[in-house]
Amino acid sequence: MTSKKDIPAESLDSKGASRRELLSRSAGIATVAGLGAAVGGLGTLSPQAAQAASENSAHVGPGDLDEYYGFWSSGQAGEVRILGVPSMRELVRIPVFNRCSATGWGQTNESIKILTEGLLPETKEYLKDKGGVWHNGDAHHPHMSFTDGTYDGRYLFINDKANTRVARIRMDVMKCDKIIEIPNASDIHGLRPQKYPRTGYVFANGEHRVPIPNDGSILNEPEKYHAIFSAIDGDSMEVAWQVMVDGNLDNCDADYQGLYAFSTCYNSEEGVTLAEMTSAEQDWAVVFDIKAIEAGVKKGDFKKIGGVPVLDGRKGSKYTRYIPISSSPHGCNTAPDGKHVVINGKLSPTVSVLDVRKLPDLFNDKIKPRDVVVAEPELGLGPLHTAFDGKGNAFTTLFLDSQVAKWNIEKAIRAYNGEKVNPVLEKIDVHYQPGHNHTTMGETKEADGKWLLSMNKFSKDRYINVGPLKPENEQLIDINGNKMKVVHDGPAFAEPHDCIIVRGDIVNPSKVWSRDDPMFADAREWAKKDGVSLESDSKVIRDGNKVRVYMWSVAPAFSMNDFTVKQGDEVTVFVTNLDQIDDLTHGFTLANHGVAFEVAAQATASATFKADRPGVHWYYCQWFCHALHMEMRGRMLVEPA
Ligand code: K7E
Ligand code: CUA
Repeated sequence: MTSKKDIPAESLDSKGASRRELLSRSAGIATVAGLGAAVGGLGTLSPQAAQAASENSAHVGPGDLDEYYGFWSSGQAGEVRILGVPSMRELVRIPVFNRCSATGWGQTNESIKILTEGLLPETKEYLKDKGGVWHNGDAHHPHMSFTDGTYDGRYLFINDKANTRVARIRMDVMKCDKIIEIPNASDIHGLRPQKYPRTGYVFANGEHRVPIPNDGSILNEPEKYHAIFSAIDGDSMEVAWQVMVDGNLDNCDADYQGLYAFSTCYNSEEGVTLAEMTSAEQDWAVVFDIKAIEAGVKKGDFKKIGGVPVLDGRKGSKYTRYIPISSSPHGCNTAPDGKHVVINGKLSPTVSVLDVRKLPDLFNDKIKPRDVVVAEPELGLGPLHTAFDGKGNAFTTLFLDSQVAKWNIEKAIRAYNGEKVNPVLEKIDVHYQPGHNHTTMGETKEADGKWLLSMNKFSKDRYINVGPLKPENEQLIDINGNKMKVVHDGPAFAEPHDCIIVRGDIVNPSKVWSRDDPMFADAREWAKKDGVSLESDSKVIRDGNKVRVYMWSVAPAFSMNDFTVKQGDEVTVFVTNLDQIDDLTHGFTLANHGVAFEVAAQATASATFKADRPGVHWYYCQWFCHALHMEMRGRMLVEPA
């Protein structure tokens, strides 16, 4: 190894290298510089530790790229995060249901449109004097669109439990482009896309039971509340149909044949207190017959409520079947073999394996609901979610035991049929209390069995103490070999319930925006009306007391050094970033006005605000873009009224 550290950093800068090459080179310098210490340190490691260090296959060196994209939910933080797997490096955050200071999500006109256009009329009314947008969300289940049983890289869908919404994220630009509020349902929890032939439908569970309509005419009469299962058209982002069910709805999944969807119910008692909700020994999984429901919609066998066809899928309906499952099942996971669905027991130490090939007979009443269950292995305490390796094995999180159990589906079936086999192959400790777990490509027919991620609700003592609010802990487990092995701890802020891990070649985001992107179609409309070119004009257009300011930017300058408005004007600033270089984002922050947004290369973004503070106000670029980034600024002069 020659002495890279002897090369002055500045000389690397001028070779026409891409940013990626530059970064990996400078990272290389850091590595080399740090190597002396690391080598010195290695000598002091025990033989076992040195051996372990060499086995750490999760190590992705500085500047090296990950093999997988991980899409993480963030629970009550309301966003989506992209991580590289197996390095577990957080790469970027996609604001969805939250307000984002860095990108201006929730403030730009472009994002406000997306955050508001899909709200129900009554919610729009409620938010009218509250700024018009929700600022929180509770995002649990991120799932990619499918074609023919595997991810297709078009969209990611995610639920908002807090405000009953479903959002769609474009995988070409990694921005949310649609958010809809689901009528009739309350608090969307489980969410899964149709796997076959394509997405198609996005299935979404309304978890909490409420009166329908929920207008105050029914209050403390829980027996009149209902839970609603929704099928959303993933292309149009409109609700295609809904099914009213008995009990509540927790998690869901779909089959690999495009015929059925499944949901777990933990509150068959239809109670409203903890004691009531957990009193029964048995709850159930509901199976939805997609073709029968579609035929029912065609025939008009529904009530139109809230503008949506609602079918009656309560017990006795031809659209559903209820399969009894021991108390309070939670996760619902279809295996990549296309045949089995695992219902996770939660309060029961078992998981129940359904065989989808038996469902036609169930719907024809040739067999009983419990006949669909083909295995029920006892795994340990608190089974919540199951992942698969595509080789016939399943990995189930045990919340109470703080373990992951690896078990074999075929062996579980044989054991259920009376054979003396133990389906549990191995258990591994995780730290602590795991919720979801995920394998690489594990929710598709292309499950590859390389990595398992355990998403643990508590980190406790795993990290230096950061005060009463501690991170959660995510652990990467090597499942390639015969033995599971935890290879990485990754702290995570609130609260990545769930993730998917997608092979890198499936996701192909753009490097810069396209100038005709629909995200800024409205800005183009305004510019056209005002006779302005977003790409070449710097203009202030006055329209009564509404003022539209058009400027563009090329590092390190805005095209406008200043603009003048009158106190009380409603000002809209449009900024178009004309830089074409990969990774050259600008921003527009207007000081002391609470205005700040990101403008990535070749994008246009805009924000509207009231100029009600006379005086001089600087606007500046807040995304570090150039050596003269500090100088990238201008003045808004506000004339007193
Ligand atoms: Cu188990 Cu909301 Cu997926 Cu959390 S749910 S763990
Ligand atoms: Cu442009 Cu910083």
